[in-house]
Amino acid sequence: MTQITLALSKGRIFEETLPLLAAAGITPSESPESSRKLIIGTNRPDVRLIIVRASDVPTYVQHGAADLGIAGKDVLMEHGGEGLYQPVDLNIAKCRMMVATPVGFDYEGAVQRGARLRVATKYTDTARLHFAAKGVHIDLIKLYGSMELAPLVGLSDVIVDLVSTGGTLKANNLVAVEEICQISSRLVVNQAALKLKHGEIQLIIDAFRRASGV
Ligand code: PRT
Ligand code: MG
Repeated sequence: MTQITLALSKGRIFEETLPLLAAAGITPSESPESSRKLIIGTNRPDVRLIIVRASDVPTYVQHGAADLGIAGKDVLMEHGGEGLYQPVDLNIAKCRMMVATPVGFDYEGAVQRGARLRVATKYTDTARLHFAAKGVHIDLIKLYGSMELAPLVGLSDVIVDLVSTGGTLKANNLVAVEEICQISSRLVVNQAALKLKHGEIQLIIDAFRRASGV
């Protein structure tokens, strides 16, 4: 029997992947939210899930430790996507990559004056490309979370972060001033695994594609 390993992160990606798994006839035997197990079996003896940090999904798949995975476009842009086949945009965990500033900060003015901007973000590659394309000089400040705090305490002028409802920005007196790109999660597949286990993996790709309506 060919064993298939799918890498997922817990939280929103796991929740939104459940209906896609169901469409492929896969039901996890427990929830990663309540279980501490990092390897989770399913109703199918040939399919198992591994639970990893969202930003680690491309790494597990790239090295073949997982055959498939689900990762946000934000994560894939930072990782580079090397060695990964990305057959389906699953249209889940949608949000937008935005530039945000404190309310009242004159972003357009700063950009027009050619001012040097201090940018705090977890998404340093994405931010570097975005501002380079605009011809804006920046000092990048790498953070691992809670980016919204940085401009409030003078660590940065602006942040680059994901926004879905806008509630977090609002609660911290920040405002989105520019969209960098739309984000959703994609199915990623190890290219060697796709050749070696083609039949099994293709069935999962097809089921996910039908279920995500793309
Ligand atoms: O949480 P952890 O540090 O383990 O990793 P992670 O934050 O990368 O993972 P997780 O599970 O939180 O997010 C997984 C994926 O979901 C991301 O890679 C995105 O592709 C996608 N996604 C969709 C989001 C959001 N929406 C989102 N709103 N990821 C994060 N957020 C955060 C955002 O960074 C901000 O802090 O939610 C906050 C804003 O939300 P609103 O609703 O207040 O605008
Ligand atoms: Mg998170």
